[in-house]
Amino acid sequence: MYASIDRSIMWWLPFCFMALLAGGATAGGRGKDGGGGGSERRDVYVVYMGAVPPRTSPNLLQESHLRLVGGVLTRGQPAESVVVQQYKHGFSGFAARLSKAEAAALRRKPGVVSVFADQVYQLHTTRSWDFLQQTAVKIDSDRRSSAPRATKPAASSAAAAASSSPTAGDTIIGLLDSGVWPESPSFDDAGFGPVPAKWKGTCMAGDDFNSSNCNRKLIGARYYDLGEVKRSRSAQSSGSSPRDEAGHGTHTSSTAAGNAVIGASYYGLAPGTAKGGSATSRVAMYRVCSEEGCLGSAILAGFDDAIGDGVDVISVSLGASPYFRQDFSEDSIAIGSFHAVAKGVMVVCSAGNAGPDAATVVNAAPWILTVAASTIDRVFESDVLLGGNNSAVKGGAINFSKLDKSPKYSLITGESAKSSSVSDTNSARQCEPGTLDASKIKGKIVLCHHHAGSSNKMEKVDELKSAGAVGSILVNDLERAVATAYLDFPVTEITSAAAADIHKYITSTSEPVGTIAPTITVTEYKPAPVAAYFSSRGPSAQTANILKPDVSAPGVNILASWIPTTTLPVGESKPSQFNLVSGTSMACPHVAGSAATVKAWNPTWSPAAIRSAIMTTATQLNNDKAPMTTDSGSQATPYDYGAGQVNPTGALDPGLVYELGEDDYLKFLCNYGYNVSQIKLIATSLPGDFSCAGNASKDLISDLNYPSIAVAGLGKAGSRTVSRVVTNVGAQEEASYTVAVAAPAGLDVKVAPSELEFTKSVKKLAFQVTFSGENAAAKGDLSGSITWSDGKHTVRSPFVVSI
Ligand SMILES: *[C@@H]1O[C@H](CO)[C@@H](O)[C@H](O)[C@H]1NC(C)=O
Ligand SMILES: *[C@@H]1O[C@H](CO)[C@@H](O)[C@H](O)[C@H]1NC(C)=O
Ligand SMILES: *[C@@H]1O[C@H](CO)[C@@H](O)[C@H](O)[C@H]1NC(C)=O
Ligand SMILES: *[C@@H]1O[C@H](CO)[C@@H](O)[C@H](O)[C@H]1NC(C)=O
Ligand SMILES: CC(=O)N[C@H]1CO[C@H](CO)[C@@H](O)[C@@H]1O
Repeated sequence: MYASIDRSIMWWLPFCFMALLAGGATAGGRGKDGGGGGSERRDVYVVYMGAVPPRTSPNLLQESHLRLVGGVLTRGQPAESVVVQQYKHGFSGFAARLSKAEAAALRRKPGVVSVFADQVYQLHTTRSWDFLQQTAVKIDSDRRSSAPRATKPAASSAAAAASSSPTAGDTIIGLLDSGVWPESPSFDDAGFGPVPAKWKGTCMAGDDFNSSNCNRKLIGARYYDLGEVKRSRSAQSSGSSPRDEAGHGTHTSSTAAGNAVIGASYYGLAPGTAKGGSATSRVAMYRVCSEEGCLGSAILAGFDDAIGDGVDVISVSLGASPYFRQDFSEDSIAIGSFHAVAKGVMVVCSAGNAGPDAATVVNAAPWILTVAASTIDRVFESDVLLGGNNSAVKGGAINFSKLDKSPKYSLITGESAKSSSVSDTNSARQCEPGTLDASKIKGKIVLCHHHAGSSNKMEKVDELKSAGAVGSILVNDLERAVATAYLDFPVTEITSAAAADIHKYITSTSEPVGTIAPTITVTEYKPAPVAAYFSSRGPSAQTANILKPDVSAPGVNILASWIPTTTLPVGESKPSQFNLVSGTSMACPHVAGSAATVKAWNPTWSPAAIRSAIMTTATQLNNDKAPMTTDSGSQATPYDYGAGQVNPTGALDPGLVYELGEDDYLKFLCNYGYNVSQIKLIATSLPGDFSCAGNASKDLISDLNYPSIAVAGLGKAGSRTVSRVVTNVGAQEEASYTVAVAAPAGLDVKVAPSELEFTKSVKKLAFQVTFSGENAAAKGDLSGSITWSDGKHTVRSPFVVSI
């Protein structure tokens, strides 16, 4: 019934880490159990006990947890030695290293709602973990001391910006991530007023981190026991500190709320001002991840503390594998975020990087704002110049090596360089490691066809480099938009169409030559935004009656703060303070920043109202004034980008919002098919008389007052009616809205009434939308939108109806 930790890992872990983690998990008894377990296998289990009982102090709760564990430990070891996390603010429970028998015993104890095996979650940077690896970190004490710790590039005056909204500087964004590099100029506190009075958090001291690393910008930092996942490839990684050893958390937190830093760039590329979505907000870091992954027990603790500490928005750029198909009741992110939202704390999560396959979106609970990734109008161009007529072939990538600008290097294709001991030409064409003859590629630029599913491109490039090649051209249609940094070897990535030109040239001459031109930053690139290939897609595997993802935001080649790394480009002596990274991880904090700004302007708004404002004001056109597309050129659908690309300014004044509260989410769980005992696995405190309506059904999920509409099937009647209620939050109490429908061919969409009149006393109005299949020919997932407008505000809801 309960997945063991190694099974959950198998589903998603990049293979390079799998061996390491499987090893860690089998030796599950290592770590903090003090050796009391002998040879008995012990894994971390989350023991979840629901809401904090009324009038119970955290200390009392903690003692009762320890007594509970103590009662089941078979070998008489102290309870403190097996408990790794305690949950006592947002909800009650703990995580502990237990044997199977002890876990089973706890499951039967009164007050214990559920006991489940700890899960490993992954950070949502690009799934070609190549990038992370290339910029990977081996922090050693040497480099730390030489790292540019206290250098302070010009941070703009946050105080000036904060004055734009009365409460802007009081908004706190908490991030569950890999830690933070506090010396980054993004977290300089010049111009910030005192820490908001509502803040109850702390700045935990740990390895190379103490309370003086927090300030009026980075107001809090905590870290959690990461058990097996913290055992890093680099043995120095301790995990016992809020200090970021992966770069990810520094990047996401500076994207959410970093100061504007003038003169930022990645070694001269993408020069400009790096600035967080809400530069006036304060940052609190909850370190629940190391480079290798994140632990569910730590994630729950992060949520619990963030709720208790008083953050306004929680940003979570990580998730489980989409292939694990985890249910809400055993998902730390779903459970933790439920409690946060019930307490009025907004939760924004990344959708995952498992696209473009359908039904890969994760973090899809309806109380979460789920964020997909799209491109920005900036690309990194690194062209190939061919000999002969000196024609150029467009390529993209980031290289920092030094090739001559004139095309003088011999060009050879992978298949022509095939080793005689290899029979498979196709593998050689793809430059698979071990298939090429080193003597044929020495001193040359090698053209390789690369596609998803073949080996890691960094492995290929490394092998070419060690065989003495001078550069490589990778044919890579899908991943080309995501600029990969090849720090010490010239590489560029081109399309198949461009490759055809090079092949033509190579076959037209006896001595083909070329070179790879320096990388240049191209801005105002069109079209943008485009839905990123890697961004996880809808429909949600849990229920197609909620449309997910919710919105998209920039997540490709995002420049933000980073930790100092050891891998430096040729000729550079100092690590860049910024890095270009891609993933829905990068999209999520953009929206968290936007949500914090909406909250600053509207301090009383619920998480649902803020989400509604962000979704109904999103945009669907690109900078060519055409509908947004995907990487493959087809028109983007709500499964790619939800309601569209976030529009931070529009979200401040949405006109109408779709409200939702805890009751609605409980009703959702009833309709989802949970009974009361299952709902207790997730919810805070249920009213004593709580029960699910007898007519609860999956179809009724479509009636959840969500800012988008999804209908998983029209049923026998060929028609479905769903209800919604909108609340007027505009400055005008007297407002008159009319509806416009954009319906796809084959679907009839009627909205009744088609006009809504709000007055001083009428703030909420209901309407119904009826979808009818027009003809038998219409099939598949049909999408469109309904938009309410009063001439000033446009309140748009996308819909998807499956026929
Ligand atoms: C924190 O660490 C720094 C540098 O290691 C040290 O100078 C400072 O005194 C420490 N502060 C506290 C409060 O321990
Ligand atoms: C230059 O050479 C390339 C490759 O052989 C060819 O595709 C292109 O048409 C040539 N351009 C001109 C102007 O001759
Ligand atoms: C609730 O559902 C679960 C799983 O289907 C089942 O094991 C349990 O007995 C049910 N509880 C009640 C009270 O119906
Ligand atoms: C379902 O039942 C509840 C009461 O238990 C009722 O209020 C509601 O209207 C019903 N919904 C439908 C769609 O029949
Ligand atoms: C950032 C950048 O452009 N780096 C280098 C890429 O490679 C060329 C030569 O091939 C160099 O001139 C660039 O400096």
